[in-house]
Amino acid sequence: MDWRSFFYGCGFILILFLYVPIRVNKKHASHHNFSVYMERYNKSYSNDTVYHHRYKNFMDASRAVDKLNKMRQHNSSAIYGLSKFSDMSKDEFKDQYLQDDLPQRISGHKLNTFKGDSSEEVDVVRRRVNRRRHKRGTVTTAKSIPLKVDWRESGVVTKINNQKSCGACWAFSTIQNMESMYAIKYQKLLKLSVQQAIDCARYSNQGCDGGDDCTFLEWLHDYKVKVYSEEVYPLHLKTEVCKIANDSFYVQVDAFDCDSFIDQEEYILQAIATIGPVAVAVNAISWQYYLGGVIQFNCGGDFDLLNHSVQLVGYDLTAEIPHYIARNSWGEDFGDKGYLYLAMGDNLCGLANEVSAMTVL
Ligand SMILES: *[C@@H]1O[C@H](CO)[C@@H](O)[C@H](O)[C@H]1NC(C)=O
Ligand SMILES: *[C@@H]1O[C@H](CO)[C@@H](O)[C@H](O)[C@H]1NC(C)=O
Ligand SMILES: *[C@@H]1O[C@H](CO)[C@@H](O)[C@H](O)[C@H]1NC(C)=O
Ligand SMILES: *[C@@H]1O[C@H](CO)[C@@H](O)[C@H](O)[C@H]1NC(C)=O
Ligand SMILES: *[C@@H]1O[C@H](CO)[C@@H](O)[C@H](O)[C@H]1NC(C)=O
Ligand SMILES: CC(=O)N[C@H]1CO[C@H](CO)[C@@H](O)[C@@H]1O
Repeated sequence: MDWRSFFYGCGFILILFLYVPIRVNKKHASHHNFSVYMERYNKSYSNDTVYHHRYKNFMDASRAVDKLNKMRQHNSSAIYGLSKFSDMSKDEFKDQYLQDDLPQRISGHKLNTFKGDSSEEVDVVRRRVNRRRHKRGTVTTAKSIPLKVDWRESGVVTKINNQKSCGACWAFSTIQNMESMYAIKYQKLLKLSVQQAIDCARYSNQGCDGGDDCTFLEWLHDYKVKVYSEEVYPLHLKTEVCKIANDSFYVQVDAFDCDSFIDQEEYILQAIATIGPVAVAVNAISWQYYLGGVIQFNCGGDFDLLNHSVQLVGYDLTAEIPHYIARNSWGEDFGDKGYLYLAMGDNLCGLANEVSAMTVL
């Protein structure tokens, strides 16, 4: 044995001795981190099998988070970290919180539909829609609209909802819009019934098993559906039998507009500024670990990736990273008190694929 192989041999054994304790310590540290996580998010697991399964997901999440955070460019860029969803696998998250057949549901109807009767209110929406159609690509609307809109400041946005594992994002985002449009028109902010939508909406909508903003609006419009208050028709987060409420208070859709605004996001801004909040279909897969900041990357915009729906309640063109203010329905403990921020101009997370706005009677 020459000195060289002796050296390498010893070195190897030495490394082995060092490596094992490092691994054990690391393992210990990560179990420690997991127990801190469990405490913080009030998690408990019924047995060792479940614990180890959750622990593995947690470790996968920690790695995914590190990768996502490497893309940060500004201090206002999105930051990812451990969230209440970090002990779930990606597939589990998708199954419980996202809706994987949304693209098929959307393909079932035509985008760029406009429906309304001929009240004054409708004419306003129609004129806006027509103006967009005719001057496609030639208008820079940003000059004529405010640099910053936040409908929350006008008191027309209700408290953050939590859909839990009921896949009715389509009902939440659209009913939230209806609440906002009613509040803008009548200066009265009320919670409207999402459960009614879950139980009753037809066309491609199937309660907690999924649906689509635009076919829901179409159904509301076609059948002149009376949407009741949440008080009268409370939220149960499971699909139940459609009930007829006996109440003199209800809200009806007047007109609505469903558009694809890819490469034309100025029209989304215009709709938010001049009509009110809008609902958008999105790909929310990377939101599992979102904690705050503006999402700019890792959120593909392809139509086929759409699996969730949220409400855009404002935008900010003055920010370091110009962005939309998106209101999610995953509870106040998601993201920034239930909200998240999506960069403008790139069809980020697919937000420009299906944009819907409405007015109410
Ligand atoms: C445990 O958490 C600390 C701080 O939160 C972090 O620096 C460390 O890398 C984590 N350890 C492991 C093994 O995940
Ligand atoms: C923690 O979880 C337990 C059992 O699920 C529940 O009873 C308790 O209210 C929770 N506490 C908090 C602070 O969320
Ligand atoms: C552990 O708990 C899970 C869920 O409660 C159960 O499905 C599984 O059978 C349990 N496994 C053992 C080994 O007890
Ligand atoms: C981000 O950086 C700017 C200046 O570079 C600073 O004014 C601001 O306070 C920072 N924001 C945060 C959240 O750290
Ligand atoms: C609906 O409510 C009104 C007033 O509360 C009552 O007079 C009426 O009988 C009710 N109708 C039905 C079908 O329950
Ligand atoms: C990014 C991602 O995983 N999106 C999923 C959303 O749902 C579609 C439709 O099933 C899936 O194909 C995507 O993988």
